Amino acid sequence: MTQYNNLLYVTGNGIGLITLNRPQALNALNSELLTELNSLLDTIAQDESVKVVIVTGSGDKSFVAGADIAEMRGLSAVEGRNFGKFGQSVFAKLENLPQPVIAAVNGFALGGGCELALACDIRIASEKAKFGQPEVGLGITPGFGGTQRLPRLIGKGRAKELLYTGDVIDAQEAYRLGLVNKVAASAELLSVARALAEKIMSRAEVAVQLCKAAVNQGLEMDLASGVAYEAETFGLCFATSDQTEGMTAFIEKRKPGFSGK
Ligand code: CO8
Repeated sequence: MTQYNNLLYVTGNGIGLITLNRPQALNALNSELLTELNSLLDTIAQDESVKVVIVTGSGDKSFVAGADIAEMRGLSAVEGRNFGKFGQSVFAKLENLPQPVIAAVNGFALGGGCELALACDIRIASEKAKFGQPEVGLGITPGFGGTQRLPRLIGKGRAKELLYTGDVIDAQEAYRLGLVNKVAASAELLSVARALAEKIMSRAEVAVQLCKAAVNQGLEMDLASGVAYEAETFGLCFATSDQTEGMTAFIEKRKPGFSGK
């Protein structure tokens, strides 16, 4: 197993658990961490034993406190654009992993940390989590997709308020805005995320992955193209044994035993 300087990665029971691990900087994203994450995502995309990915931060204070301000401070305009583009490409890879990805947000999710959570499929917040896009207070815009994914998730008006003010909100407010799917007690965050992962893993794997692709691709299309794409994913399911098993189990009034094939 590859060793990383800024990440911990463990697998077991179908779950790949990524822990962002730069506690000295509240897990802020520097180039080395992003490069390691990029490489780990390539590994996970090829690993059929990993059915669901969970992303969290080390320690009990921070998920990710943003991109690394010390590293960014002296960037030229071109370097800033290149750093932004690299981070965006890593987050796009995360967003488009075949497996579902759950963010278990254990503390500060600010700037690039909030953007990282936004690139995951589902967000669960600990009651101690804090969210925000404070970039305008640093003289910059978000650079890792925040101006795009935040309005798509919570709506234009709410996103603009957070983006223009840089306000930091707590987990309950994030839940109220639809930024997170649920809030868990801090001590239970990972077990709640694992329980959700297990529920997803009990369903037909190919169908789950095709749902992800259909939502992600469809939201980039007009409705007619999106439903046409969905018709193709729907049809593809009939090439799987899990479709036969799922429907046969229903007719036979028993629980399905899916194989993932
Ligand atoms: N970058 C680098 N170091 C950081 C960061 C960060 N984002 N956040 C915290 N740290 C470091 C601190 O400097 C400190 O280091 P040291 O102990 O050496 O002084 C250590 O982590 C602990 O932090 P604090 O002492 O500040 O801890 P507090 O509990 O007092 O405060 C906060 C916690 C509120 C989270 C505070 O650290 C903070 O405000 N951090 C910055 C949050 C922020 O503004 N994030 C957004 C950054 S910009 C961004 O993410 C843009 C993304 C797109 C980039 C595109 C590039 C082109």
